[in-house]
Amino acid sequence: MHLGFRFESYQGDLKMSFPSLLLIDSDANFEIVLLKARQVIDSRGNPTVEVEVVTQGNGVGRAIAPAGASKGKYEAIEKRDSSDKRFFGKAVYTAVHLINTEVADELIGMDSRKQWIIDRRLIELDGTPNKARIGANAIVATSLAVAKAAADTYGMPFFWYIGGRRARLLPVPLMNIINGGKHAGNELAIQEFMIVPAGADKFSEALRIGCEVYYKLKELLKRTYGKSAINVGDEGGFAPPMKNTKEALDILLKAIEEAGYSHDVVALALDAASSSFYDESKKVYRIDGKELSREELIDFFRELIEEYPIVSIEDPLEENDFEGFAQLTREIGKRILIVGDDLFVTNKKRLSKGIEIGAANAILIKPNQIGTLSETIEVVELAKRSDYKTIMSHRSGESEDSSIADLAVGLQTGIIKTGAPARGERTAKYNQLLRIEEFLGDEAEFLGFRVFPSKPK
Ligand code: 2PG
Ligand code: MG
Repeated sequence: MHLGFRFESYQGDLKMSFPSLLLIDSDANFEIVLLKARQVIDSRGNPTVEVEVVTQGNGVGRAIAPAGASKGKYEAIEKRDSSDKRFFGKAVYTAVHLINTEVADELIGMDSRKQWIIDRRLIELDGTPNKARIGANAIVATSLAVAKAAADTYGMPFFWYIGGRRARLLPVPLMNIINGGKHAGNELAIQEFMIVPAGADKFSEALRIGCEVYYKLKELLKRTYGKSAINVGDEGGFAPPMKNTKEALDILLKAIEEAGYSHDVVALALDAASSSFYDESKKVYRIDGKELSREELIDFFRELIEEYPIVSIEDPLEENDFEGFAQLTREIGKRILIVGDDLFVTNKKRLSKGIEIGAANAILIKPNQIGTLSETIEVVELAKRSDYKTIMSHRSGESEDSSIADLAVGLQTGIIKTGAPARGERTAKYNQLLRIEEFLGDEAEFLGFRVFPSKPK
């Protein structure tokens, strides 16, 4: 079974020159012969970069850069044509042009398997500390497309190319089914209210359970708040006209119960994305109609984990507060995951600092926050060596690109966050995971609650 894709248009001449698969181990086959970028659009209608790479052995790789809305201050730079009137300053024509000229000139002729060398070349070519010249959006699409082309040249599924035969762990999905914060037009301060169907014994069962809870939530929201409450936010979760954190958590518990499950099967997780409701000048967090100090917010999270079966909280505090993160991790890190997203931005230096002071016990992994596949892999490895859990993640602006599904299995992250079971850009990832599970058959593993510090009470 082939989990990649092939582009008919590229198969003509090159295929003719390499009619025999016996040649696939020849080094020459892995040589990059074509690298092409173009502007496409993402799930918010914003322009983004797509890159295609073809190898001499007719391997094809394609990747599309995602984009965040609640971006961390310390992420690598997303390059946009801000002074161009087209797409009101959001176009990526310059980044695309740089890939099609400078980057293509440099990478064509290189061995697509030499990911570290290629990524290093991309970083040097960019020449800035945060990938501002070429753009992390252009670089990440290039880096991933190269890896996928190499995998395809071997005729291998991408997850297998990344992780080899050890890659057989399917991730627990964190499914964001109520959207707030910057992802929705409601008044919820917390950005993501997720269900965690970790009591399932395999990924496909977890997905089924997650879908069933999603249907029940839809019915409940309609009954309680009227038809407009079932409009969805950027990540496919509902965006009901709620004001309060507990209101959202209560209705999630009800939906879980109405779907016929207990907390032993479906738990909860939050992404507070606290930087988005932090008032830097007053040093307060604006949440649930109140202004909370850092200590009061920490108390609030402590209260929440007593009252609700929460197994993970991402970005509980703003992105500079390493100390606050460390305090929370000391206090409740034995029970739940404290996840750094905007805090770590998939950056080795920031993660190292976090590890030193115990600022969290888990990290969100977003390849576009750092810009290349090899740097992403290095961060995952550092996290694992330091006993940090890893969560592969989408962005709120996504596309049909499902690379993160393969990366989650290939890098054995154990957990994935990729939205609600709705909207094609989210289901693309879930559906790829279903294909991978089927491909692995009896060899597939699923750890369920064992990937979390404890099972909720
Ligand atoms: C997050 C992400 C993805 P965004 O904060 O974790 O859910 O949101 O892509 O908008 O940064
Ligand atoms: Mg986040």
